[in-house]
Amino acid sequence: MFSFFKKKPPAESPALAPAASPAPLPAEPPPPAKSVFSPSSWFGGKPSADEPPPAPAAAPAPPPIETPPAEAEQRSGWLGKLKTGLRKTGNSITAAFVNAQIDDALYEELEAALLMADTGVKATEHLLEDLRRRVKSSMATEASQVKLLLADAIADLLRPLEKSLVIGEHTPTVIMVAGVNGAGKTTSIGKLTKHLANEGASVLLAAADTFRAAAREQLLVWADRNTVEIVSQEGGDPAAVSFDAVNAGKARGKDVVLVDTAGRLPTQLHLMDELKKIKRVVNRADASAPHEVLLVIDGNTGQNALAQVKAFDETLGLTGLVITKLDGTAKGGVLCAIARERPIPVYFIGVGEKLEDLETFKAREFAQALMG
Ligand SMILES: Nc1nc2c(ncn2[C@@H]2O[C@H](COP(=O)(O)OP(=O)(O)O)[C@@H](O)[C@H]2O)c(=O)[nH]1
Ligand SMILES: [Mg+2]
Repeated sequence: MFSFFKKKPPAESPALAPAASPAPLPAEPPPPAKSVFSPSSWFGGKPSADEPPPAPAAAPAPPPIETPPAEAEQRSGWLGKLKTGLRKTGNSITAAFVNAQIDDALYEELEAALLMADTGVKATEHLLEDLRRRVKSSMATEASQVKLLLADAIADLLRPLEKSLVIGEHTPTVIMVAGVNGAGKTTSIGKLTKHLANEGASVLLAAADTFRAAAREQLLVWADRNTVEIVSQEGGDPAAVSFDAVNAGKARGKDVVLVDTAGRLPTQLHLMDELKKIKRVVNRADASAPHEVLLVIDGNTGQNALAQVKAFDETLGLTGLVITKLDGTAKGGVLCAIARERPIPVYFIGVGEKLEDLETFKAREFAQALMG
């Protein structure tokens, strides 16, 4: 179920881009290596669709290629990692079903297990009600059947969070990344940048976390120096850096501008005011930007993650989430709470510190991992 899309068709290269190809290409498929995201692509192109059809609708493109086995293996390896991560928390959702009857005691145990997994009161109530309905209509008689029904209920609850990040609708696509200190913003941006660059997208990074001197170096470590450029200014004004980066991204015809922001400020200035200012200034550089405002959340923050989502969403109007560190002691259930109370799409989840440890979010997989 990988989505793979064309980036913007070459014919649409805006006049702005100074380095546009000398002669416009005829309406024939562009060379796959450069212009088409690979089948494993995490990134949607336009037009966006919830469950993208395998064949691109509008522009001519090479036929979809089957996902190579290696890709599938990699993905299942990642899934195992997530399962192990979630299991470390002594996840007792599965334990509730062992030698169990379908009775009130089972539902009570499930309630406790879901709450323990950070699912929160509202989502837990919703899931149990939904589960009772499913058990009734399926006339299940075994606890093992109930387990499958709960996995279905969780997958259905999480499904609205599944969405592809769309690249190519704007040049550049400006993505602002926010989150509290240590959430994994810079790491996630690095991973994302590398993958975008691998797929032929040109990326410009705005090191708008000017507070941390190491931020620029941290970004550079991840970035491929040949395909990625960075706009930074040690100790400078984050909004000014962002403004410059978006303008540079436009002038240089970049596909993506990623704005890395601070989670803590050296001054008394309120973080939210600072972020609002960055957003405003980015919008001044490009009236349609930012096209995405992502919040990065440490998966270990439990119910506080929901509070963060609400607070940042109210200030910035979030378009997507990245949940990191699901390989550690995170309990995962907080995604259910988010789905129930503030359903903002989860574009990516982080399951480790390595480059490949960032993946797209799939509700069904996650539900299975959560159930152990
Ligand atoms: N285990 C694990 N560690 C992560 C993950 N993402 C980020 N980190 C680590 O979290 C720490 C803070 O990350 P950083 O990107 O600097 O956070 P920032 O302050 O939000 O930019 C670093 O040590 C990262 O290596 C993840 O998915 N899993
Ligand atoms: Mg950072």
